[in-house]
Amino acid sequence: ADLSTSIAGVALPNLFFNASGVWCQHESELKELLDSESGSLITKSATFEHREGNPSPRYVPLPTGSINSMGLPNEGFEYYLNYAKNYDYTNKKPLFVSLSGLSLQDNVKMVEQFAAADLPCVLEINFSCPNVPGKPQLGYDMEAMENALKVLAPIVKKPFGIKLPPYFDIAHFDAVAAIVNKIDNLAFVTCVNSVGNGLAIDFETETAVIKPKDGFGGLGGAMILNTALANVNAFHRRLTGGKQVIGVGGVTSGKEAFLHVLAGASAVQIGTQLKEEGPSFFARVKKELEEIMQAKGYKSLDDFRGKVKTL
Ligand code: FMN
Repeated sequence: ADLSTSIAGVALPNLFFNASGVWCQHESELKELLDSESGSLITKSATFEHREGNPSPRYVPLPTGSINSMGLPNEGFEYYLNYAKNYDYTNKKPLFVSLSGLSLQDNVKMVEQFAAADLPCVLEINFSCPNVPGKPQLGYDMEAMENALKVLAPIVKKPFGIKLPPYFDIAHFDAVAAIVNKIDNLAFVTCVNSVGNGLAIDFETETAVIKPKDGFGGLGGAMILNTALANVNAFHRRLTGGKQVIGVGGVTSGKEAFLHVLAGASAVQIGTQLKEEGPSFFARVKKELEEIMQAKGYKSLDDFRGKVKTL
């Protein structure tokens, strides 16, 4: 079976890569992704300055996924800009770079420097991140989101993508898709970021399992699969002009990856399961998806992408 795909006009030998934030903060981790069977790789969401992030424990695996409140620990955007400058683009794996400015001004400054460097990497700007204190994250503030896109898109110039939080209301799918469809060089949306502000409590000790934010944190892994599939499919149905969806959320095996593509995903990222299993996960998930495609008689992703049936 052929697992190849392309995102924003860039070819990937297979559809799988890491979700930003997992296995990608340091060069040593990115090297392990390069050495794995992933089809691509994306760097940790960068802020303008280096950040230590929140106090630990800040990530805890749960029986059906994970909870985290990392607080965006990262090396600062120059580290990732340098990584992108030194990246070997003759490598078969294209490079994605995630940016997560804490303000529009920070995003503008970072995007300007990437544009000036004129690199073949693809930007995924994280719209599911803190914006103005006291206001919802960018992805939940339609006006701020549209304004940010109108400012950033002409600076990026090239095709780029945004990482979106999950939505839970049809009116929100409609509103966000309408904004995305207005921006010509916005080539893809990545759905979904963590399901925000869950709370995991240990039954025995009666204590929250992570330390930051009184235990509140983003949920990932198996428990968010159906929310992720709904978001992938909602945007797949609404986006126009060849805009694509990258699916992320709840992939633990080839089966969930298959469902993401059926819902409309053009590529699939993995967070929690990669963190738990390590980069050898990519060989497993590839093999499992190939076996599923073979059993169902599908030769390429195009054969079933977006073809979920409804009753
Ligand atoms: N998403 C981002 O866009 N930027 C990040 O820096 C980021 N950091 C994360 C760190 C951890 C430890 C985890 C578990 C997730 C992080 N995420 C981040 C969200 C993931 O990229 C992904 O959207 C989410 O975990 C859902 O995928 P999953 O179900 O495969 O875990």
